[in-house]
Amino acid sequence: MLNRANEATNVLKEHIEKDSVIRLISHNDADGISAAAVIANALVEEDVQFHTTLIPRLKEDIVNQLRSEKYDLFIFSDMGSSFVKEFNSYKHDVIIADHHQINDVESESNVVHINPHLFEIDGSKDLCGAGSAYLAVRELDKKHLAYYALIGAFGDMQGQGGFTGVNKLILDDALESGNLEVHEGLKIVSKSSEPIFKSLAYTFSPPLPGISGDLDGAREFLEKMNLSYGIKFTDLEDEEKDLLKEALVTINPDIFGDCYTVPKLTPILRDLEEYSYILDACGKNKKQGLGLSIALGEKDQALDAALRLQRQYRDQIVKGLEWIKKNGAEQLNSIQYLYSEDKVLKSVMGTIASIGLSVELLDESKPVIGMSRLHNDIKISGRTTREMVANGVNLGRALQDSSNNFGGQGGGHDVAAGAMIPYESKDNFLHLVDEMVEYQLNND
Ligand SMILES: [Mn+2]
Repeated sequence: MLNRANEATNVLKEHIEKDSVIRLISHNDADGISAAAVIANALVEEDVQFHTTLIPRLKEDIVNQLRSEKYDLFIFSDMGSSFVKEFNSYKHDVIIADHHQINDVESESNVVHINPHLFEIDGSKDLCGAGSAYLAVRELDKKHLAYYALIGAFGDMQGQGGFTGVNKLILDDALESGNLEVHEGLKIVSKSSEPIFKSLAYTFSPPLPGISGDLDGAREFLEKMNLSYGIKFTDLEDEEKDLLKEALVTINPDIFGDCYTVPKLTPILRDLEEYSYILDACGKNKKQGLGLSIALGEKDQALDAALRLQRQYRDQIVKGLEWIKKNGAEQLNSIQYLYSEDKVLKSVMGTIASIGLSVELLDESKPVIGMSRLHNDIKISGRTTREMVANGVNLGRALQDSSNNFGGQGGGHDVAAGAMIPYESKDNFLHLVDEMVEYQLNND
């Protein structure tokens, strides 16, 4: 794997020496933005000209359109592994730094393909897109950029239980470079920028049932301990912090653990997990360019705009969770579903389905199918727990097969998947998914 990464570094070096102009294409989520940030920062340092685009999905028409662009080298990060065949016929050099599923097409000599799945490394846990991108530039003396790969890992939910596999190697690089620190602390968000009841209510990972997503619940929890809810966590006395820690640990022990910080960054970006949430809020609001400019070092204005987006996004999630708390989910035998035509709820449906399960607002023993109406179609976000997957549930397969049955499309992972179906097949679709999940549970 590291040898493959070195091949990419050598290609990059050649193009740096030739003064090539480079085209960088990356995914628009937190991991993809971090991947673009690693490479873009490295290219800036090497004085290379490049052009970056962040997109939600790489599609065949885009791949064919890029083919005619006049660049010397293309770099695809957090995407690209499913288009090796197309890149093989490019006249340009191509570097792919991805961690999604691969197919069995071999790369030609103009393509260097970095992907953990090629080396039997777990791409859902041990290396993210930003990590693959980092490996491509690592040997250009770029260990000081390793922390961006960790931000990407948090964005793809790889760092929350500690770093493993190649992520651990990258963590060691970041520590060795001297700009990362690890210390134990309370893993609640916005400690120095929001009143503490909001810090608690906006902490979704690790989940705090009764508090996460519940502003009133958070306020009551603090009042019971005689802590003033309106001040910031960083302004609490040490004894008060200890009291709070003890109470939170009884709700979820994972709330106290390793925090990864880069002290040289502006306070709001110092914690890498929080950094990933800010990039996530940018991507989810289709303002990925803002996220990238923050990661390229533009601070004041860009950061203010991103924080406004994050506040708005958090309010939407809280509104969605309140809606779930009030109305609950509709129950079928083996699944439950949420359906809305409300604009705000539709935009956070997948997120509130996940958080609703983790904070126990939704029954953990049934997969949840979130449905949002988009004109004549319905967008589906399916979520379940690792326990249900261990019991046989595979939502990716269930959503793929059942949506195909009604002329729609779907797929994804066993634990989280998506689909798009025609509106008129809503009820029949739900019953088919219900039957498929029941079958999966009975035939495991
Ligand atoms: Mn990714």
